[in-house]
Order: sequence, then structure tokens, then C-alpha cells
Amino acid sequence: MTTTPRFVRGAIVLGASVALAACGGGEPATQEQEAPAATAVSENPVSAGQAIFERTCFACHTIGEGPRIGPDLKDVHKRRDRDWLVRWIKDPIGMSQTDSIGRALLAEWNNVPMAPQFLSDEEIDQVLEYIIAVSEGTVQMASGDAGVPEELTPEQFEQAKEIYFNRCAGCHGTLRAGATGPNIQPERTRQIGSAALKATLTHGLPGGMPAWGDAGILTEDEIGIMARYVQMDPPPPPARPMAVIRNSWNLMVPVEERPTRPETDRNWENYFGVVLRDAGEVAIIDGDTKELLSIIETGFAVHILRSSSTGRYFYAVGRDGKVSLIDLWPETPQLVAQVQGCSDARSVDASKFEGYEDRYLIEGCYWPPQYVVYDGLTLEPLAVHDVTGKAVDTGEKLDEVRVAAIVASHFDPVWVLGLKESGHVGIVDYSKPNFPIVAKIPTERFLHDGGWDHTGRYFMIAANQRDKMVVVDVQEQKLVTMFETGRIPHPGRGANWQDPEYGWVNGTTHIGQGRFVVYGADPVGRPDVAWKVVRTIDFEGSGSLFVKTHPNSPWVWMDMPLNNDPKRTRQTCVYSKAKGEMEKCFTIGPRGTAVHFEYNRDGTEVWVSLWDKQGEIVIFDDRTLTEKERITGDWLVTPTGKFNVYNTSHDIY
Ligand code: DHE
Repeated sequence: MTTTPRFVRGAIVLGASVALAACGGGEPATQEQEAPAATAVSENPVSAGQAIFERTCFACHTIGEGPRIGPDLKDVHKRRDRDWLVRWIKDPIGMSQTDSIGRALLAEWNNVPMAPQFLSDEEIDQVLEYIIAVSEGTVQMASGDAGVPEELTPEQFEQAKEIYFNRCAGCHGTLRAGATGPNIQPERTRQIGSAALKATLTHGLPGGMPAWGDAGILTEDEIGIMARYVQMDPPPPPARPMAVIRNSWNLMVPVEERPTRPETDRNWENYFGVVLRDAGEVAIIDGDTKELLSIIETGFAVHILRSSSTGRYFYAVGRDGKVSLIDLWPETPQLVAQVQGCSDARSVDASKFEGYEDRYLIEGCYWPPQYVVYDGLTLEPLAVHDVTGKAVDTGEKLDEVRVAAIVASHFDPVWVLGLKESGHVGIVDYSKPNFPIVAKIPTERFLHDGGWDHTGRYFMIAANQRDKMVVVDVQEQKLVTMFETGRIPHPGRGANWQDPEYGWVNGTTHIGQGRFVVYGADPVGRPDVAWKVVRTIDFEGSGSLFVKTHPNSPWVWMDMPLNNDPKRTRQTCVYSKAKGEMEKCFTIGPRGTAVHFEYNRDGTEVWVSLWDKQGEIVIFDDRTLTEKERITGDWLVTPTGKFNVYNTSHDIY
């Protein structure tokens, strides 16, 4: 299996890891926002080159101060001729494969190539002039750490703590040991140094790290503070014991005051819940008429929705760990209860086994390392359990183990939890008193997102920093296999369909490379190809987060919101199930970022979000792949995930 190496801006980087561009980040930055023109800064080529160097190279290189996370560029003009340097800056990826020096550099730097910088000829000349000037001592390299305070005041420390939680913890971890993003504990950040940290925070890194400064999300002062903060020991994060969770519980509408049958004539099983991320709201939209029915306040950076087993209720979970229970049966869908079981969370799911419909709910925490079980109708907290443990590979005891994806079995009274840092798949049995973890299946570390196969027996989850998909037999509660797919698989919940040659299959795209991989998922009908990659489609779609299909659809849809090329972030691609190849890619809109798909109940329409302050939902006719309608409005602020009631409650994807 070939894997495309990881990119880092302006550098060949050792062991750099990818952080999602949108990690905790609100509205995603476009590359146009990220890359202010540098040539206008000055007519002097050396000064212009300095501006470009600080913007694109500084996070990874010094000139004469030793290797950073890329090589020291002092005297690089003496080591390589100019023509070679120009070609290298223009096409580092291509040259890492075709040029003998490029290949040697790639091998020397851990197979991690420099990222393309998209500089003009003039800009390349300017940056080379600057490197030569500093190498020859005619100009001093700016230290770049101006604005990073020596020490933080208590106010600055509090400010940094909050920014870290909002923007950084999702990828780097509360204790900063890394997972989706790299380790940024003080031992490593002090080595990187203030200047490089500041540059990284300002300009981001391709492959994931957002350009917080260039995107206007963090000010220069805030960036200085953060560059210092991440070099300090992380403050001990708060615990969230049962008493605190209970205290947060707010039952707004008791069960006996709720309707006993739907009060609406609408086709409520075709409602869509749409996450309005930065507004901290969920919009309920009638999937038949496309009318906005209700906007529910759910709290900070709401992340996903899941449906109760009957579909009557939506459960929303925010990054702040707040869970909201939304009743869809009143004429106007209504918030009926809220609770906060975690101080940082990404996932919930309902009890779906027969006899337990709408009865329980589980919330998985990013922090503290625990899961919480609630009454599914009231959100009364019932149990809280620690999930810390040892890493499956090193046996090291971990203080931070985050609950990532959760699925609910339709065939057993269990929830299945991806325990990210330790690499276990946990099985929680909700038929047992106090809802214990009854099995911890060792798999691979950095488990992130996943879903069911077409039978609902096998759970497939990406071990994203290990480039693998993991398959667990939930009925037998054992690991089936793990296999490599490409650089940072990110399937969302994945997609199940029948391939003309290989029977039932499932698939994933990747964050770290433009690759759609199809693997056999039919151990009964096609054991010869079960859990093996059967098709690999390389396409210009790195930075992909979600794939989606429907049993009635001839296609599998995929996005690429984290692509390095800003134009591509607005594209989606469609794969033909019948042909086993990509059908076409097309642009969803003139601004924002195309992200996440959901089908209507009968699988004839696909809804795509244009993630923007002035967001839109673009609806496609799934047969013809033509645009049918756009939902717009002032209220549509940063739409991200969309969840159809019927499809979500029945796990149709
Ligand atoms: Fe998500 C699913 C975690 C960033 C939108 N996201 C998930 C799941 C996890 C997760 C563990 C699986 C839940 C499940 O199935 O039980 N997401 C994280 C992060 O840790 C991460 C990388 C960084 C962070 O700080 O949160 C992150 N996620 C994002 C985004 O930036 C997205 C695009 C917009 C947002 O909310 O900020 C985003 N994630 C989603 C969506 C799903 C999701 C829409 C559900 C997909 C589905 O179809 O089920």
C-alpha cells in the first residue's frame, strides 16, 4: 500500500501530525483569508522576502539557528543551484518523487515532504533573496517572538485557558498529549520555541492546523499569549462528578405534560435537525416542505445530533458537554430538557434495542475521561463511569482517554464506544444495573469516527493517526481485523452499499490524502474480500471528512472541507456504485465550505451544508445530481451536520 506523506507548510517535518482545520474552530478559514499578499509589503525584494518567509516558512525553518521542525536554510543557495530551489519551492511533492535530491531529502526527513506554497515566480525570488541576505549576514533574521510575553498575568492565563478549550483541545487534547493533532506538551513546545509557535498559530499549517491569525479569529495579542501558554504546564482540568452533573439537570417539560401523539400533520419522520454551529443552535426543518419549524438553543458549538430509537426525540450534544433533548411531536418542536455531563464532549447515542426504545441515552466525554448515562425521556443522570486505562500498544497508563464515536446496537442492549487514546472499543451493557463497561476490546490507538456495516453486527471505526480502519464484531465482542487504507481515514459514520463485483462494501475518504477506499464488508456472502480494500480511487480530494449514501441511491457522496486548495473546499465528489469509479466533482457555492451530507427519508434528495456565517443548505436531486433548491436565511449561521429523523434513528448510511 502506498501512502501519501503528510504536508507541512514550508518544511519537511519530522513526525508532524495533522490537526483538523476546523478543530474547535468555528467557521473555517478559507485560503484566501489565510494568505494575505506579501509582495505588496515593500518594493525591496529582501524585505518582501522576509514577509513571505515569516508567513510561509518560519514555523518550520530558521536561517542559521539550527533545524526547527524542518532543516536550517542557512547557505541553502550554496548547497543547491537556484534553478533547483525554484523548482523545489514550486513542486516539492512532485520533486520528492521524481528528483534524486528530493527523494533523498524525503527519506532523510522521515518521508514527510514540504507542502506546496503556491508562491509566484516573483515571490520565490524574493524569499530566496532574503535567505541569501540572512545567510551572508547582510540582514538579521527577525526573532519573530516579539509579542510573546515572558510571563502571563492571571487574567491572560484565564484568557488562554478559555481559548485553548475553544480552539485547541479538540485536536490536541486537554492534557495536550495529542491525538488528531500533534503532542503540544511543554517539553515539545519549548523546543519549537515562541517564534515558530507564533507563526504556526498565525498562519496555520497545511494538512490541518488552522490559520487563527490570518483568518481573523485570534488577535496578535491572543496569539502571543497562546504561544506562551502552550509552553507552560497545562492547568489541572476540573472533574465532573455525579453531584455536579445532577446540579446541571434542567427538566423543562415533564413527560406527563408532553403530547401523547404527534400534534402535527407533518411528516415528522422526514424532519431534519441542522446544527448551526457558531450560533449554538439547532434548526428543525420540514424535509417535505423545507420550512423552518423551530430554532432550539443548545449551547456552545453544538456538534452532532442523534435520534431516539422511535425518532420522536433529537439529542444534541455541544462541545461544552451540554446535552439537549428536543421533542418533535408538538406542533413546534420544543426543547424539553438539558443537562451537562462533561466539560468537553462530542458524542451521544440512544438505547435502540427492543424493549429499551427511547429509554436511555449515553454521553461520551472528551473531558473528564468518562461516560454518563441518562434517562432518555428526561435526561436525569443515572450513572457516570471513568474510562481511563492503559494504551493498547505501550501499556502506558493514560490520564486522558476520550470517548469518540458511539453507536447503539439494534440487536443487543449495548452501546459501542471508541476510546480514542487507549485504543479500546468499549461495550456498555445498558440492561445491567449501573450501565457498566462489560468489555474493553483492544484494537488500535486514536480511534475517532465510524459506524455500522449493513447488517448492524460489525462496527467499523477509523484509528485515524494510525491510517487504519478497525473492524469489531459486536455480537461476539471481539476484534475482527484492522487494515490500512491511507493517510488519516475519516469516514464519518461511513457508507454501506452493494458493489457489482464485491457484494456488500463500505468506504472511507481521508483527511491526509485524496483517496476514496472501498473495502469488502460481507463476511458471509464474500468472505474472500471481507475487510479487504477492493477499490482505491485517488482523486484531488484530500481534507475529506464525510461520505454518505442511502440504499436507494446510485451514488456515494464525499466532501473535502479541509482541502489545501480553497476552491476545492467548496466541492463535493460523487462516486458511482455501478461503475466503481468517480462520477463527477462539482462546486456547491461561491463561498463557505461544503461539508457533510444527509439524505431525505426516501433517499431521493441529498442535503449539503455551505458552512459560512451566511450559510446555505443546498439540496440536490439524487437521481440527476442537479441542484433542486437552496435553503437560505439570516438564521442559517454556520450550518454543519444535518440529521434526518428516519435515517438517523435507523442508522441508514
Ligand atoms: Fe466532529 C462526528 C470529533 C471537528 C462535524 N466528530 C464526530 C465524531 C467525533 C468527532 C468523535 C463521531 C461521533 C459519533 O458518531 O458518535 N470533530 C471531532 C473532533 O474531535 C474534531 C476533530 C475537533 C474538535 O475540536 O471538535 C471535530 N466535527 C469537527 C468539525 O470541525 C466539524 C466539521 C464541524 C463542527 O462541529 O465543528 C465536525 N463531526 C461533525 C459532524 C459529525 C461529527 C457533522 C457527525 C457525522 C455523522 O454523519 O454522523
